[in-house]
Amino acid sequence: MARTKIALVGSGMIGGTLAHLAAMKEMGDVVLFDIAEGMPAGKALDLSQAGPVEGFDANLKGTSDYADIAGADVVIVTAGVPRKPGMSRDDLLGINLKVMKAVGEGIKNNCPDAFVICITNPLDAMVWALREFSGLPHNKVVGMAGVLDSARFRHFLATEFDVSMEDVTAFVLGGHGDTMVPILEYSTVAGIPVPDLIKMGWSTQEKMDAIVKRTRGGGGEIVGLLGNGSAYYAPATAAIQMAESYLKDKKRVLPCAAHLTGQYGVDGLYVGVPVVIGANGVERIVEIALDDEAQKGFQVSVDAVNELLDACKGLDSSL
Ligand code: TXD
Repeated sequence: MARTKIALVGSGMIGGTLAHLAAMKEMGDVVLFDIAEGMPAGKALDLSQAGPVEGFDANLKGTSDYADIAGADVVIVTAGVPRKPGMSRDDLLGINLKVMKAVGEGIKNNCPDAFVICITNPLDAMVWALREFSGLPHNKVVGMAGVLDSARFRHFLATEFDVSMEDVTAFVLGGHGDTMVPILEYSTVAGIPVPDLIKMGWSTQEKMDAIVKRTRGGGGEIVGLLGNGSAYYAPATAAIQMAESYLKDKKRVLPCAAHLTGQYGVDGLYVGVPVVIGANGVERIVEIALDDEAQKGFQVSVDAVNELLDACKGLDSSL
């Protein structure tokens, strides 16, 4: 039986971290692809030499040739240009749309049966474009943002409540970052919803509002601190969780940018919603009833995604 093959298209900060995590977890063999000559091979060699120390067996290969991703079971796409301080996610649109075209064709020609996780920003538009360019079924192409946004939210909540991160769950909907819609009623500590925790005196609504605001700006906070590039440890960890749910048919319920066909009143767009990921990719969309405020917040996300898609269609006539 051949080992699982994981292709990482884009071998920069997130791509390299993904390779490290995939190898450490012995998820399979790893192909690091990048247009930068030499760099993916350098990272693959460096990581391979961590193998004897850490005790993992995984073949790691660096390449700039799409033929090397042939037969990949999972493809994680980070190819593109990251955000610089002061630059909005949407500024990245033009450059990264062209990258998605090349990547989509590479996937279509070499591993059309793969489960594809897109990370490149602006996420909700890029995952849609990547699906269009690759022609893969919608359930096999998904975007990573919600797991990261909810992890940021969970981190802040766990710190505020002074409890283990493990016991905090968070429910988020909508677009990545700025337009994220956290649902406090469905965010819990060991099953106790946040509004109840406020009533119990564990925190205040004001503190929760501040945490929501900090979570929405979580990516920008890290961009500002790093000074060069954007977050990569947590984004890579989030995408690995999604890949594992697919490869192990775990059927985890995770917030992802998924293709909606009428759920939440949205048709034909990728927007962040909770989904079940198993061996068939996105197996189910979890649709809950939203109150007026959440519905309004969700609509802001949908409008933002629609605006980006219109811009994409203006930039590439094949879309
Ligand atoms: O939650 C989320 N979805 C995100 C998204 C969280 C954090 C960062 N997010 C976005 O991920 C970020 O805005 C970027 O669009 C991607 C990748 O971030 P990373 O920090 O890994 O960027 P790097 O280090 O610049 O790596 C990108 C690599 C780089 O090595 C380029 O040479 C390569 O992409 N690149 C390409 N590879 C293959 N093919 C093409 N065409 C190509 N163009 C650039």
